[in-house]
Amino acid sequence: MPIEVKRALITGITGQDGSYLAEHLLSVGYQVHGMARRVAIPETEDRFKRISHIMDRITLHSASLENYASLYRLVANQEFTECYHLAAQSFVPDSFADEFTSMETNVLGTQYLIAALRDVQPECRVYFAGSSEMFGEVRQVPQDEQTNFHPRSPYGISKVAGFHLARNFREAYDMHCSSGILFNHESPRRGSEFVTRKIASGAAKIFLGLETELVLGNLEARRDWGHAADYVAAMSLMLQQDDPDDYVVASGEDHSVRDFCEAAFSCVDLDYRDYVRSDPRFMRPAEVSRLLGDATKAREKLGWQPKYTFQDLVREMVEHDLDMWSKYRYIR
Ligand code: G4F
Repeated sequence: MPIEVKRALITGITGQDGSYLAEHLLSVGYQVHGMARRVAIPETEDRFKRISHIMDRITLHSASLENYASLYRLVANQEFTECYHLAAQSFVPDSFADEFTSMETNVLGTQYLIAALRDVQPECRVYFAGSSEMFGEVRQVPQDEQTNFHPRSPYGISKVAGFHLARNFREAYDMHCSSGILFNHESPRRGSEFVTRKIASGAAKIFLGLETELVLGNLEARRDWGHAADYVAAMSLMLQQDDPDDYVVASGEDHSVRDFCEAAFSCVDLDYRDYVRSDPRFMRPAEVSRLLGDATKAREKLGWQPKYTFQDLVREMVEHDLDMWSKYRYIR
């Protein structure tokens, strides 16, 4: 009897998580499809840089989360075994700057996508990318699946709404919808606006003499940072379970932004205190001071286990940026 090949649709395939997930699913024999918006921007190459090495092994479809008709057409014409909904406006400060677009993309986009799947292929298993930002002003340390949400940004609120949408599709229509409540996950593929990449790249540039200081916001904020490659494996495990459910995915260790600076600068034998300063320009209207996750359920029920330590993560990011910026220095 022929073995059925699983077909996965990834929204947000061009992002950090989408690219690692696509690699992971290809490695276990999936046919991988990605959804990407058509936009007329000059940096097209840049947009696809995280998936350029697997472009010939995946299929891209043009559709947009802001447009229900485009999503409906996609899922009406293609059958998928699993859908990983990762696409979102994911940078917290931008959600303060333009909350309307964040809400539209993150809330309505989620509703459009899962509703289209319900209408034409309700058997497709769905993963929704929840976030530890949903906990916000935390009610309990560490946070697990029972902790109440108290989001502190339009982004966090949009993710709480998406989480409940996914849960309701599960309860009302018996769909296999699961949400991962992922704590911060980083890698050399992280966007340059996020604090870890800003620090790794700042340390590399200062070491190479390309810059003289690194200006950040709140150095005392604490996050539970893991590696994105480890976290996408948890997403896939969730959709292999008989029953859909929600899971916290976290390292179980928290560090401050200051700790991250110290670790990154020490990779290049520098003392961060000589180069890093804090500026109110990068402070948020409402800050999430400390996030720390308890991933016991994911470990016990999914058998999920991260491979990277905090030190491994910082070192990989700094080494990547050293390599990248040393080439830049050479051609300058
Ligand atoms: O790296 P961040 O911008 O990530 P944040 O806001 O925690 O959100 C990320 O992780 C979430 C998972 O929990 C995702 F859902 C979300 O989409 C995103 O991927 O900031 C981390 C911390 C914050 O407390 C921020 O105030 O670092 C602090 N920070 C201090 N200086 C800074 C800076 N953040 C940024 N981006 N830039 C700074 O200069």
